[in-house]
Amino acid sequence: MIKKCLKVVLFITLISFVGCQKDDDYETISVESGEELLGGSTTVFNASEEAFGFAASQLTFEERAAFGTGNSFFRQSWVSAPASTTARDGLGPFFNAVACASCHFKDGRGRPPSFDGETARGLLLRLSTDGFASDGSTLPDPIYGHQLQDNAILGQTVKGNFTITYQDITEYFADGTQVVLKKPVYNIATPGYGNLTSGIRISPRLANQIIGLGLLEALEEQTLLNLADPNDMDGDGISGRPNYVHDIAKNKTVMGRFGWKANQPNVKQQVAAAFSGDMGITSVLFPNENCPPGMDCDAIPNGGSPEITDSNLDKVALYASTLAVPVQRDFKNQNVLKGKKTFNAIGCANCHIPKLQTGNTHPIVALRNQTIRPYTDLLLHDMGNDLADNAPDFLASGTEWRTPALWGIGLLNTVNKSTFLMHDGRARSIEEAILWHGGEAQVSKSNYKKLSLQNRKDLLQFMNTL
Ligand code: HEC
Ligand code: HEC
Ligand SMILES: [Ca+2]
Ligand SMILES: [Ca+2]
Repeated sequence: MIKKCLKVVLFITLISFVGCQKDDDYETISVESGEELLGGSTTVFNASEEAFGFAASQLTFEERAAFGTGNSFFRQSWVSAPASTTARDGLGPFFNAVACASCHFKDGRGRPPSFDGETARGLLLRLSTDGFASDGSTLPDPIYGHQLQDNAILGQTVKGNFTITYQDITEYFADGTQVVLKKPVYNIATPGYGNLTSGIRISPRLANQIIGLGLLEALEEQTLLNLADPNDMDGDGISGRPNYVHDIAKNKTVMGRFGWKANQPNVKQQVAAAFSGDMGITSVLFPNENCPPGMDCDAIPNGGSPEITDSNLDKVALYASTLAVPVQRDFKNQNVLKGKKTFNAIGCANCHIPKLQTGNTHPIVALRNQTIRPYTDLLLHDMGNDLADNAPDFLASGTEWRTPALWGIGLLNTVNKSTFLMHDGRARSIEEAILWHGGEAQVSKSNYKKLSLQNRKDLLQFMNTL
């Protein structure tokens, strides 16, 4: 017996000795089984330009049918009332785009306008003034409301347009490399209904890819609370905290998960808010049109009250909840694995949490009990002054943003032919996105700038497999 043990000990020592001999660069990094299934068993095996458009597998027959209907409401253009297509009329009077898919092209991401006055491709401006309403939301501009719609139906004056100017910020790496970032400054031009209120706060928001959202909704609240560390008790410089927002259907305050400031509690309300704010389509959750005071909105033909039925709204919400997450590519490539190791080592994974488990109560059974790799904690983090919009949103301050999920990020260029990252698309590449990190993420950004060129390449190669 003793002899046998000794043999084992000897064997182990030998292995660890050989291990020590290896240069770190040649170390083999192992892959966890199922690691590439970013969306658990709902993952789709497709990396084409259609990659974001598939339904999660294992939906029921009824759910698949609803997904199909939701898909058509998402893609097709809405028209102003009255119209022969009564299921899709009621656009406006004020709107940013005529279809969800105009901003979330192929269920993916928008981009900033490429010239002044270009119609919306997915970047819009939220508006707010000092103070909060009784439900905890910020107060709107008294004339223009919560959002600048840069489009109007025929016969109505447009609320206004915006222009962007850019300031250069140069970042220097330890090895001498320089990268010039473009910081956008937003100006509202030609306001159609008089001046905006003085001190108006502008929060630019870019349309993000809408894959895997039901999985994020299916995470238990406690799972996210366990990641929160509002007073940074563990002293790592990171103090994520949840947003708490108004759930209209429940008429109570709940944890926020969706939107760049976690300002929406669930997919359905996010979708209804998009119908209302982005397209001027009323619903049970948002029954009123967005009209400047004094304008007789009732005199403008509408598409019914509400303009989208609750049953159709549910179908679009189901659609937006069950778009599948594509599988990770090249996940066994050693450079990719080294990049993953660096991602963890320099602190990226402290906010972009690699692995989470969904709960067992989501109404869509396929989304329950899934091991997912979203690379987010859905919490708010202070990201520093350069990224700040100075516009609070419920509990989120003017410098706080929600950690976005990173799944799908390596496919944006395939699906949308561009990679515009961060809340307003200011970063034109993954490296630029990293360089925009500040505040709680300052340390991991500084760590990145100290990496060798090869280690940076590996990290970016890893990001591109997500
Ligand atoms: C004018 C452009 C535009 C249109 C049209 C639009 N969206 Fe969006 N969408 C956005 C922006 C911008 C955000 C980020 C909002 C925020 O941060 O509050 C967003 C966010 C979302 C999200 C949340 C994503 C996340 O990760 O948190 C969902 C879901 C969504 N949109 C669905 C829809 C649906 C469904 C429609 C059609 C009813 C639609 N959108 C129409 C611009 C648009
Ligand atoms: C303190 C938390 C935190 C840390 C640490 C952190 N991030 Fe982020 N990350 C965020 C937040 C919050 C955003 C969104 C900021 C915004 O939209 O303005 C973000 C955005 C991103 C984006 C753009 C995502 C998109 O959808 O546009 C990428 C890519 C990214 N992070 C990668 C990294 C990498 C790589 C590291 C390590 C070097 C890192 N992050 C470290 C919180 C963090
Ligand atoms: Ca309408
Ligand atoms: Ca901490």
